[in-house]
Amino acid sequence: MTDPAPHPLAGLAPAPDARDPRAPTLLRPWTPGDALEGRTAVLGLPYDGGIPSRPGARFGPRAIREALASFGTFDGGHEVTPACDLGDVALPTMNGAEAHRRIEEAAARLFATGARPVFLGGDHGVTGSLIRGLAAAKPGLRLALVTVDAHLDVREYDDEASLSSGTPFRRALETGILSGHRVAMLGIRRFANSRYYLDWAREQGIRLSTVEDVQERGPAAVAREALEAVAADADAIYLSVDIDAADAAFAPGVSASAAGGLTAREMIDVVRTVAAHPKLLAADLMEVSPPHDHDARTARLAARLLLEVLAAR
Ligand SMILES: [Mn+2]
Repeated sequence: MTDPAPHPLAGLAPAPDARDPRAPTLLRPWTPGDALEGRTAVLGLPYDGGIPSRPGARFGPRAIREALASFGTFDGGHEVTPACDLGDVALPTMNGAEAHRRIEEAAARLFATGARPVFLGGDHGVTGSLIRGLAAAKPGLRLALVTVDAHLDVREYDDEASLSSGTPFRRALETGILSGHRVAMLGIRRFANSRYYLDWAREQGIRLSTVEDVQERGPAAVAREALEAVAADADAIYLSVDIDAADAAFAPGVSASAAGGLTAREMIDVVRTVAAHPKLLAADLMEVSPPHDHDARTARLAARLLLEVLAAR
């Protein structure tokens, strides 16, 4: 036996520094035998069929995973525990009803394993179907919902084919597991929501915190107050983050980019505070749209928020 020939470029390939592991190593592909009970499981939802203004968010999950390469695995106090990456759900772009059906089934199966999922999107509209899947897996659950979003996303819709990025929380509120008094929305923006829908949200008992509230009282304080209000009467919390809650300066790569939103720092503090709550069951990070994200800063902000969720566990 002769020794195998060395790689022709041995010594010239990029060599990762084992003393500084990169965050992509925190997403470990699922392998047979992996039990998910109690574990964080990441699932991508590459769909944007319900975003009326400009498509592109179907590439969000891939961009968030890639953006993890900009970060390390140490949060300053602890090494982050790796999560199981289940990859993406296969979703048809041209058949919204079927995409939502598949997403609901994926969520139901995942929640039934006892996993604690983090979903990456994609069209925010699918959050309604994710929560429907949760309700199918755990029908007796009393769920609290915290959203970080410029918009209420409680638009009326006609049928499954008319679900959009504006409808997720209307649909979530139709499940038996959620009720308006266990919903808090943070980062609500002026001139981004109509009087009709603001009145409707308040009538449901939804607690609304504006960008100005976050600015005046501070992101961690506003998030803590919201948690106190909605989580006491709940078994579990779902955190839904629309990256468009961030100002266009920090998140240009969204379908509805606009000035007047939260800073990246405020987004991080809000998400970190909610993620640290012991009842947090699931989270999603939605609406990253890479074709509009010229220097990947939106994907990097979403990746940082993903790391904050992982670090809190
Ligand atoms: Mn939204």
